[in-house]
This record gives sequence, C-alpha cells and structure tokens, in this order.
Amino acid sequence: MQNKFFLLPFAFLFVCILFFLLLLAIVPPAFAANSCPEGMVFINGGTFRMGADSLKFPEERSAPNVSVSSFCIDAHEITNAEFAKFVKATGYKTVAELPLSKEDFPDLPDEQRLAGSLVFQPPKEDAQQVPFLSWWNWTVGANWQHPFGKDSSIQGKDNYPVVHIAYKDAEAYAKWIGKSISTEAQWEYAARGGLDDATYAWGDQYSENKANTWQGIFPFFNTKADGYKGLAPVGSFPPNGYGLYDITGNVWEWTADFFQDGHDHQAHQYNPIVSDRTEGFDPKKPDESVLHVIKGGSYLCAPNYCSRYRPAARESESPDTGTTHIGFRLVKNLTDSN
Ligand SMILES: [Ca+2]
Ligand SMILES: [Ca+2]
Repeated sequence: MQNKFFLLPFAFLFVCILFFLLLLAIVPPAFAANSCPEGMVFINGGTFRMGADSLKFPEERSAPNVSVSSFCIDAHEITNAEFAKFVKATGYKTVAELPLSKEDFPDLPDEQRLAGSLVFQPPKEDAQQVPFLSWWNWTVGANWQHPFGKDSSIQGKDNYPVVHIAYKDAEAYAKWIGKSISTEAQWEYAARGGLDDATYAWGDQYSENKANTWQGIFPFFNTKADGYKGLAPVGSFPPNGYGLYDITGNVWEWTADFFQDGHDHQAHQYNPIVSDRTEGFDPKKPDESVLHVIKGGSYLCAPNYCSRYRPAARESESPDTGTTHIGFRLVKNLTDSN
C-alpha cells in the first residue's frame, strides 16, 4: 500500500512530460524576435481588419478577423545592388530582357517581339486630353539595368529600388535567397505598423513628407513637394511603426495572392492566401485571367489619381508585367529553406 503512494509523484511527472511533448507537437514553433536575417524586421503575428470599407474602393472590402503568424520582412524594397548580386551569381535574365517567343505570340511581327518593358512617359503639361493609360510607353531595351531604355543606366543608383521586375523575376530572386514573396495579408499587416484601421501607414492624415508619392495633378504636373519626381533611394522617408521603409509609395510591391474583388468579409482567416489562379478575377480587367495583387502604391500615385498609397489599397497586375514603378520586398517564413 505504501509503495503505491510512493509511485504517485512519478506518475504525475510522467503525465506532465507527456503533456509537454504533445504541446510541442501540435503548437507550431514561432520566430524569436532576434531570429530574422540581417536587413529584415521581425513582425509579431496577430489579428487585424484587412482591407477597408468605402464606396470609392470596393475592391478593398474588408475582412474583420484576419490572423497572421509571426514572420520576418525586408526593411526596405529590394535594391539594384541586391538584384545585381543575384544576377551575377546566377546569370538570370529578367522577363523584360527576353524577346517574346514566336510560340507564345505567333501573330506579332518580329519587331514587336523585341525585349523591352513599359516606361512612364508623362504627357505634355499643356495637353488637353490624354487617353487613359497612354502614359505607359512600350520601350525596346528597357529593363532593370536600363530603366528608361537602352541609353539609360542605373550607374550610381545602387541604393534605388530595382524596377521592371515581373512576378516570375521576384519569385526567382526569392528562391535564390531562401525567402518568399509575402502574402497580401502579411504585407498589409506589416504595412499598418501597429496602427489598426488607420487610413495611412502613419495615421489618418495624408502627408507629402511621409512617403514618395506624386504631388500635383497626375499625369501632367508633379510639384515634387516630397523632394522626388521619380524614384527615391530606399530609406529616404521615415519608417512606419514596425521600422519598414517605403512600405508606402516609391515602388509597388508584388504579393503572392491572386487578385479577387474584395476580401471575404465573413470569414475568420488564419494566414490566408488566394493561391488558386482560377479564383483570381478583377472586374476592371475582364480579359486578363491571371492577376496578382500589388500593394503600397508608387511615386506615380497622386491624390487626384490612384491614391493607393494606403495599407488597405490594392491593385491587380499581370505577372508578366514589370514597369518603371513595380518592385518587391520579401518575407522569411518558417518554411523557407535557409
Ligand atoms: Ca515624389
Ligand atoms: Ca513601396
């Protein structure tokens, strides 16, 4: 009888150890705050309202309870210098550097299959009428090393965000460096910088000194009140509450999600991602079936046009399209390889 009581504490200890091991097995490990690679910021996971509800931007329709796990995110947009290291190591050619193939575009004349990309070209300031999107000019020879065509260069611009990056290019860089393109939820959660439901990444009032956007009347006249008519070196403006630079403006940033018209406002979603391309659809672009979400707006977003320099704001973009105002930053998830 006495022996039985003697064994009780050991039995209790055994159950406790078993319970602890079970917990380890079912609860996913979390990033420690100091485990992010250099140049990345630790984002403590949490729950937030994703999107915003306004009549003007129905595509932002909110979902009130979206949760994300902890992750690391680049403090700034990927720069020319960083992308150059990748190209040097791998010999990678971006989408803009490759001619369009005869197989994919059999009806195009040869001269229109030359390698190039879309370059922003403002209309004359005294122009009376400008067709929609006519400020985008297909430019042969434009790519990340020659942003405005073959005679332009990124010399001396190591610290500027790389541009003319198609989704596939961002994916290739991410794979090489062992990181991921963020989900839209991760990106937006990080962009809010802890200010839930604020209109901008810094609060509720627009400010021309907080990010590289466009002041004046787009596309005709840019007052440069923020100091930059075009791209700015990364980190030229104050970071948001989580220490992220240019999460508003400068260049748009790719996310992994396919674009849908608004978020599922009834769902409680944990680490959501729209990863099925057949679910992607933008009613503004009915002829394009595959569109990724881009976030953050760019130096071309003005109060009179676009105004998508808000964390909730979103735009759809064809994955094979890079331009003079699309770049990227990456996240590091537990599942990433190195
Ligand atoms: Ca500007
Ligand atoms: Ca940006």
